[in-house]
Amino acid sequence: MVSCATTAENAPPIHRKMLLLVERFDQFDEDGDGYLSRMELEKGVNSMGPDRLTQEQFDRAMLVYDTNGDNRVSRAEAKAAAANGPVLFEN
Ligand SMILES: [Ca+2]
Ligand SMILES: [Ca+2]
Repeated sequence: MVSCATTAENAPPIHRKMLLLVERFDQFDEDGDGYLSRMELEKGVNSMGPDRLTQEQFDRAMLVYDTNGDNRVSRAEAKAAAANGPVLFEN
């Protein structure tokens, strides 16, 4: 049987980056307010590698990760998204 579980290995690139982002949450939370703003998110994700994400992908990431819609990603939201993200990113 093929498992329907999605691992980090076959997750979309943006989700792999988001997993790393959760691990380094404090590093990317530059102003230390405990939230990643869209700007901090963009900076963090784009600092991880040469393949930068489009604004459209960030729009989508914010929709997925910012579950309470306050335009910033809390640690809890980031962790929840790390667990559920690959499913949410499927079309
Ligand atoms: Ca912050
Ligand atoms: Ca939020």
